Amino acid sequence: MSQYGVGEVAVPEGCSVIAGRPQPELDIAIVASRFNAGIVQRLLEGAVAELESHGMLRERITVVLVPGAWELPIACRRVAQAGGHHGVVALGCVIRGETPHFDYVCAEAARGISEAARDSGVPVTFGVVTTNTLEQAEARAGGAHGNKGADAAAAAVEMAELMRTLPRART
Ligand code: INI
Repeated sequence: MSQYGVGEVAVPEGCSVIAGRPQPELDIAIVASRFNAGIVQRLLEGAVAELESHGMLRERITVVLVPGAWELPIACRRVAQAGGHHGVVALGCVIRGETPHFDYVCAEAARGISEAARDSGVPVTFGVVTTNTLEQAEARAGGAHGNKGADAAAAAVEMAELMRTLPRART
């Protein structure tokens, strides 16, 4: 396993901690793009398996399909704002080609996905693999570098649990 990834951080003694508590009844949406479908299929399977490992039933998991990573933000935003889900997982795969197209698609996907979370207040996690080659994408879709779909699903669960615990903004 890579040294880069989520680990444990010890909170120094005496500090207060706000942590999410396991929530048995979470509803999570996965918005997945069909471009580079072979990779996204593995990200999706990794994400669903991760959610199931947290005790989630498939009936509480909704999958929304969009054409490409460019379209992830608008769908994530709509799903998040609709209010029926505690977290949204965005899955996609952008592989660098010969033109600057890659940079536009990546930048817009990243910016739009973060905005969907910020504007809705619902966690929207980033399971979009952005690589220079297909081999690098395969390594991150259940290969040597883990499964970024599973990682994004784990982050969505953790954030959904945390958001239920964090104090609400004063209005
Ligand atoms: N979409 C992707 O998800 N990954 C890519 O690698 C990609 N490339 O390379 O072109 C891609 N393009 C399609 C884009 O996301 C939109 O679907 C399309 O431009 C229509 O709006």
